[in-house]
Amino acid sequence: MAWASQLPPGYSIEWEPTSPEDREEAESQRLSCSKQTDMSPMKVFGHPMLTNVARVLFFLEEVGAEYELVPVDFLAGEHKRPQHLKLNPFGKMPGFQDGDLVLFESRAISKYILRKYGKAELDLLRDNGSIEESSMVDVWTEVEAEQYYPAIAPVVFECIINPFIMRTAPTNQTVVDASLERLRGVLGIYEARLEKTAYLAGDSVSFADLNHIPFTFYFMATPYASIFDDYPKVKAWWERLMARPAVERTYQYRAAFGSRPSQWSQGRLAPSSCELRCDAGSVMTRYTITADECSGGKQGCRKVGDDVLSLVVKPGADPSLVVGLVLVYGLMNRSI
Ligand SMILES: N[C@@H](CCC(=O)N[C@@H](CS)C(=O)NCC(=O)O)C(=O)O
Repeated sequence: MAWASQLPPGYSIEWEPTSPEDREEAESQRLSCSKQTDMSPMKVFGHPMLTNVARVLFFLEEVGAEYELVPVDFLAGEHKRPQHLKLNPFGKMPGFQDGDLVLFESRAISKYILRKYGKAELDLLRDNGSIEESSMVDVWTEVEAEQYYPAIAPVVFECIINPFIMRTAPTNQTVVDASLERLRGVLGIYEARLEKTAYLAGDSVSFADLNHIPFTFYFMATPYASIFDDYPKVKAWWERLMARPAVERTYQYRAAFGSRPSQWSQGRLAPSSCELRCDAGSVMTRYTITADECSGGKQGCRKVGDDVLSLVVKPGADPSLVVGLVLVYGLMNRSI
């Protein structure tokens, strides 16, 4: 694959194979990325590109549990249909099932996963610690949901999710500016906190810290990522979180999932045929994505042209985001 050699060092993704050789290689990668087994007790319903779904996957990866990711075709509105509403009555993703137990709300699901499958040495909720320690985790978990998320999420929605993933609306700069101001206020408080302790709830990582990953991950690919440079303790904290192996596993899995065949690619832009070109010499790294349009499955693919989409990504932004966006275009039932 020509483009594969142009991916940033250490990163690889699966693609929808078109030649027998490619197919063999993709198959072996899929096996190594997939966490599905027939014995898998837990099912997560959604798509890993979605932040709240990624949150649950991330904690599953942290504890090393077996799980199955069941696709929900959100672009076709599957999450609003009766079958999904049985899992999540609000018509949101993720849905979650473990045997007879059905849960929704990604933070609550994640706590369940940690309580049921977490190991003593990974006591992210401090359930084995003192009540003071576990309360501190509760405090900063609430802070993430009540202060951090409402400040950072609109920037992510306006800069990435609405224009690129859902393609519902262009960026509303007024919303972005107001949210950035709010975010600066929150980050100032985090900076003061992280001057005292290495992590939010104390000197070791907790559930509260890790809950920041899904939205911050996307934020770091917006033009405003450099805001974090003004908060060195926060920045160092973020870098420590990103270095966790579960982060890489989650986003690699996301990439692998994105290239699943048949129901996802039929009649759509196939992720297989996305191409990344990286002009690393410039201040910004520009990825140009091209795609083939497939109508009716793999037959009759036709090229729709170069420069279908250009993303400008700051050096240092996690390349899996870029790859993830490419793959999402493979799931879009829309023309570009
Ligand atoms: N608080 C919920 C939020 C769930 C949520 O908003 N999920 C998004 C995907 S990340 C969704 O389903 N969006 C589709 C919609 O609202 O129709 C959680 O944490 O699970």
